Amino acid sequence: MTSNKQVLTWVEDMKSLLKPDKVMWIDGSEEQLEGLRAEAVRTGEMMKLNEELLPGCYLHRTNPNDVARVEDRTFICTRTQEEAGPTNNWCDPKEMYKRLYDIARGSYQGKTMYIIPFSMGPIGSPLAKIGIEITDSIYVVLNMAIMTRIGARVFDVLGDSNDWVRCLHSRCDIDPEKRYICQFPEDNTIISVNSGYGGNVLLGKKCFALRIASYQGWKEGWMAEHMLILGLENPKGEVKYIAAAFPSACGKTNLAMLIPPKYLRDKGYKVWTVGDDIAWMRIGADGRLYAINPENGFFGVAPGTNENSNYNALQSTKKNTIFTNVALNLDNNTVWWEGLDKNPPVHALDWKGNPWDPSKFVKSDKSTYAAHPNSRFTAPAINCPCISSEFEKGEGIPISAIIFGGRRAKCAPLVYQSKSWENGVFIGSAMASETTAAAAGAVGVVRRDPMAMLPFCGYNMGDYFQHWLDMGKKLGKNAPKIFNVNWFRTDDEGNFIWPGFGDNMRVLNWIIDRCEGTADAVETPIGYVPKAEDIDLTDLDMDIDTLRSILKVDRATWEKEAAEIEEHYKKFGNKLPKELRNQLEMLKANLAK
Ligand code: OXD
Ligand code: MN
Repeated sequence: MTSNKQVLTWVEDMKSLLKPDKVMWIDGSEEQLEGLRAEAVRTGEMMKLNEELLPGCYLHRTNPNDVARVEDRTFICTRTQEEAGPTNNWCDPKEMYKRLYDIARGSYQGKTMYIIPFSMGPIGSPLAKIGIEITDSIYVVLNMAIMTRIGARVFDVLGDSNDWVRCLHSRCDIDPEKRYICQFPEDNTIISVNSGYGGNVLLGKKCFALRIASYQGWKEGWMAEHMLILGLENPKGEVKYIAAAFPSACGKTNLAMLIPPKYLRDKGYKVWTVGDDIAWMRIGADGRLYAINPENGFFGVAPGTNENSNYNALQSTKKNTIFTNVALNLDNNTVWWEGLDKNPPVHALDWKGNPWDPSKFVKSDKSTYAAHPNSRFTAPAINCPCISSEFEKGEGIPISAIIFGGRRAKCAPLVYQSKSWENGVFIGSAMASETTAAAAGAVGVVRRDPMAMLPFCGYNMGDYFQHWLDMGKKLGKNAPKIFNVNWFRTDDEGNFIWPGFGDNMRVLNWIIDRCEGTADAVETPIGYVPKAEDIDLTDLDMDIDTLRSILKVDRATWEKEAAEIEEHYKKFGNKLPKELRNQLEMLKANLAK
């Protein structure tokens, strides 16, 4: 399939190490993929679901010890620990290669080695990058076929180039004690052993498109970010694009696929999805920042996804989708998860494959759930009813606004605009979210997650902040405007005040108006906040005073926040850019005025 010498040498090296019985190059043809689906059904690796109700859909269950990303076993193996920085696990590359090769040696005996050439981004796009994943799992091949662009076409674009990422995955024994997800940014290499869970084994996603790509972006002058991308169309048919970063459990996929409230739909407003998780952004010939979604599908969290919370995501899962760790409805061979609807199946198997009794369900006890809380759907992007017509556009789409956000019960207002790019980088670097009752551990604990990249930045986060500042300098007046949103302010009883979901469009409209220079704002110590009357409340059961309450910037709360940011900054030592230290000093001074 290729005569690229580096590729062939690496494949031969991997063959000698792993000792597969057979080797299969994935050409991307439907015929080959169909053969693999049949093989996976034969071995029990996947189950075919109801062809009439869910055509082309399959169910897969992972080992119960292997259901999520494992941050404590994820390493950035740069030559020095300083390059990996204070927020990453680090190991010397030589030592880690040895450990991983010792674990993987001979692990493909009796198995087939699948070689998947893939492109992150439309094949041939100037913003795209190529990877090759070697795996012993058909589930991985079929998921990669949804999440990325795969097959022989990729080699045509690669030619003899050595600009590709080596991705090795071996399930080994799914032994959690020997599970490692390792990135070697200086070698364009990823190695993942002893896992079969998506986030750890679909190596194009977090490992390549964020950890390795963030490092590449730093070296090459572009950005790989944990951001959704959406297009907002106004009644004149003009579309403006927004990229937004939120920590997990803040509704990124929901925002990416938002349906505007009826009164705005009636006027002709629309939202188009470009991506729900990752954005790669480069400065274009006209000096503006252009973004692509490097992925080709959605690896979304199933629980909570329903007709109301995210109609478009649910529609995306109706065909050619792989479900992982959801419940199986035995009456009609379809799938179910908590929050899908109010009709739990009467005869079902839970995510582990055990009979499930809906009458034993207790909300506070996850062991009674039918679907694992982190169960997933892998759905092709083209299934999404609101997929952007620009989705395949290789040169990307121009970004007007960047949004940061988190879950803050009392602190951040509904929305505010940064005073400058530098101030926006400061806001992103201090980004935080509070833990909810849905997660284990104490409720309301603030976790700092700069730019939502804490688990995904492939190098020293101090350098990463500097890279953001440098990009702003290059962009100059063309820099997107930076905003912060918080959909999660609560009242004294702990109820959310803002309705969220589709109504977030009201806030996005203000953001776009600010970018266009057509909306006013009030200057506060933290940035520009909307005038309450500029957020449209039509058809909403909310009075303007309630809106004012969630736009309020409380000085005492923010003084405490500034002290916490100071503490957070300490871990970056002398890598913290002086501009960010100045920003913190300016915030403190503004609050003292
Ligand atoms: C994801 C994540 O799966 O951010 O997208 O954890
Ligand atoms: Mn993500």
